[in-house]
Amino acid sequence: MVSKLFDASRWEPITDEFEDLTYHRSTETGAVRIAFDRPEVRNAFRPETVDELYTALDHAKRQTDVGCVLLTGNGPSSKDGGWAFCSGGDQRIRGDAGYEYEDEDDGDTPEAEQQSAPRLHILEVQRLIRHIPKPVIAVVPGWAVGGGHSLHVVCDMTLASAEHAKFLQTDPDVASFDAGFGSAYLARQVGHKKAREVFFLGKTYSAEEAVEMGMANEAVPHGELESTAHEWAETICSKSPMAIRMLKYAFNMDSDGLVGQQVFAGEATRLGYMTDEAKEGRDAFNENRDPEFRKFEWHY
Ligand code: S0N
Repeated sequence: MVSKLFDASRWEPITDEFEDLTYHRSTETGAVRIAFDRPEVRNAFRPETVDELYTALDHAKRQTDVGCVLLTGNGPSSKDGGWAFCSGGDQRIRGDAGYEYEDEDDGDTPEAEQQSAPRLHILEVQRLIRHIPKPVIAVVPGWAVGGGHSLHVVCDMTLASAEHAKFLQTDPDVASFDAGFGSAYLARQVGHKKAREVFFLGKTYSAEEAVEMGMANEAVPHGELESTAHEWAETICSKSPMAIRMLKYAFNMDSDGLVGQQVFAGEATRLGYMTDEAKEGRDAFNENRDPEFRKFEWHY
């Protein structure tokens, strides 16, 4: 299923191979929409969901005509009409050492068995969201809870349904803890006292409160959530891809340490390769001569 908020006339499916997600591309802008599609469990993720999410994000990363990713949750749940972005790890399939794949096959080869070993790989998705060279916007139609809360924290921006979005950290209630971006990066967004309150008291925050705290950008009427997200994506896609990419990595750098510097530096190298100086270095080597760097200015 897709969301009741979803306007099918503005999107075309990229694949129908996913079981736990829907993945669409805008027919109007360079945006893609990735949506959790397990509304009956408030869009909780199991290992299969995380694998699909990684695959979709990696695909979006490689599309040179895609400039923005909208990450959201389909709904409402047909059980009770509730809305969710994502309620984190699916507690029903949590084993003793991680979340377990549901499609277990006793006749598996050792390699396949290793592949389906219990996983804790949502953090790989978080890193991909940080490193994908285009903005990822969390579009929150309902609950953002536990690992789902951490995902919205990691996204570049958060847009929330004024009526239905609710933000809640339950990690300590189920003895899990996101000790990386979900907590420490949240503290950079809302301050340390507030971030500690989010985890230690486990209060539920409305969309308006999330905006006030600085962990969401805007709350809009529920019916306008996806059209506003589409507008944001359109605005981003109209801007310079190079400038947006460099800015995203610049914003990331002070939280990402040497890895952040490396990612930013990789983009600086790409720009450097486009200069005449770099071409001279390459050509001189290939032509077996000394490079003529003296003709280039020492800019200041
Ligand atoms: C989301 C909540 C607040 C919604 O409450 P509401 O509206 O009253 O609905 P319910 O009746 O409670 O729920 C409707 C149905 O959905 C099922 N359900 C909801 N959430 C989950 C879930 N996470 N897993 C499985 N099922 C879920 C309900 O059971 C109910 O089903 P039925 O209709 O059959 O009764 C409320 O539901 C709630 O609090 N949910 C649990 C939220 C939670 O504790 N999530 C897990 C938190 N921890 C993580 O996410 C792990 C973080 C993580 O992944 C991680 C982080 C860092 C490093 C590694 C990891 C890692 O573990 O990989």
